[in-house]
Amino acid sequence: MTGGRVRQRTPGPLRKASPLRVAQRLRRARAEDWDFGGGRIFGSLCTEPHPESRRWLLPFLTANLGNPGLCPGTARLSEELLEEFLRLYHGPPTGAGGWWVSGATEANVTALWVFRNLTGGSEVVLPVSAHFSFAKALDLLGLRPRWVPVDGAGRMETEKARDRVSRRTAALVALAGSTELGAVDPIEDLAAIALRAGVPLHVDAAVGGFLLPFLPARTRDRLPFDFRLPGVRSLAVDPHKLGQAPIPSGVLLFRRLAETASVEVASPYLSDPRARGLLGTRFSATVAATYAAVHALGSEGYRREAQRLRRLAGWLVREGRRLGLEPVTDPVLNVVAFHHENPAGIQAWMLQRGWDVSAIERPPGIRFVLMPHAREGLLPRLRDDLAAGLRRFPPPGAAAGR
Ligand code: 0PR
Repeated sequence: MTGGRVRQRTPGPLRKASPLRVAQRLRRARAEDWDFGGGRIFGSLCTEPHPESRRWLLPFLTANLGNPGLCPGTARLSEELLEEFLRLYHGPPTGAGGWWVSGATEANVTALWVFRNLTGGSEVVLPVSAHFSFAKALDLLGLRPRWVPVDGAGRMETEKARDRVSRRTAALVALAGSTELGAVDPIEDLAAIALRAGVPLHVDAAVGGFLLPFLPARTRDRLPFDFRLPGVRSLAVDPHKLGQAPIPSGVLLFRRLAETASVEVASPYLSDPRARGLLGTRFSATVAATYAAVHALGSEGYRREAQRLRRLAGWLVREGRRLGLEPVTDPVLNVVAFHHENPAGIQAWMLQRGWDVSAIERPPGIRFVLMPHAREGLLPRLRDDLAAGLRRFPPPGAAAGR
């Protein structure tokens, strides 16, 4: 995409410019970008990378796990960290494994690719709340969706999922944190259905993967989502979201790595005779950067941050209520959504005041994602600008009283 403007284009060579001119241009471009550090982005699931992770990007700049023989050190580091993730997500003692991907889009496409080949199925049973990466996967892989409705809290309806699973099913998909609401599907029940039907369950934990394991035990035990459940065959997690790693950092894990043999190809001119997955050459400096972020924080650091984000989410729910907004659900994760009939109006209003918030469609509403860059001190200003916006675009049911 090169923008909407129609411009006369004449063929020509690539211009050379002085380092000074280049630097000026790059600084100007970057100054136009939003900065997570400003604490005004509430519409993204990405965040400022942990400071310890940033400095490892340049030293690992040329690392390429598409050709691991040339970076055996990075390859070993990658295996070491994948092993730690398998421990965190209750991978079985033998046979489990996975690989790095660019993010949950690639993870979701790859998981469905693996399970289509493994089962020969032609349909995928997935909730209507699934991220649009699944629409891409279905189209690319020639698979048909069997959409499952969600309840008022945005969670997949178990009975309806059961009805749609059949001999044609290549995979059942569940979300450990939906994009719009942060809703966690009833994965324990879905895993049991999958197991009984002999269908693989793929869990997209892009949103919840770095939150759910770090919630207080009472909440955590109520929301199992990982390989602890025998029906779960694959798991997508995104260190580049709440893992506080730089982009692109995603991980795809399988209960039985041997099941992924069909997405391996012969790669005779590379250092490794077999290559697995979708990408060839891949940016792998983020493996090192993820290693740095994960070990700077450890479970204890992620736990503290999870607690803080949930506290901020709770504050926002209470303040929203006081402004006449109705939360769509009581959030379990870091996503707060309020019903609103004109989310685009509020979104534009907030944007004019320098805030990035999202409009959601299902149901229509405004959404705030509390991420590590959220600054507690700025939240009252967010609330005040929201209050002014709501006077202009009143929430449902509030207009009569005003
Ligand atoms: N699965 C879920 C549940 C997701 O939320 C996302 C991304 C993905 C998969 C895909 O991950 P990658 O983009 O890393 O491949 N979620 C949002 C997205 O569509 C993040 C988001 C959402 C950003 C709303 C901005 C926004 O306004 O990029």
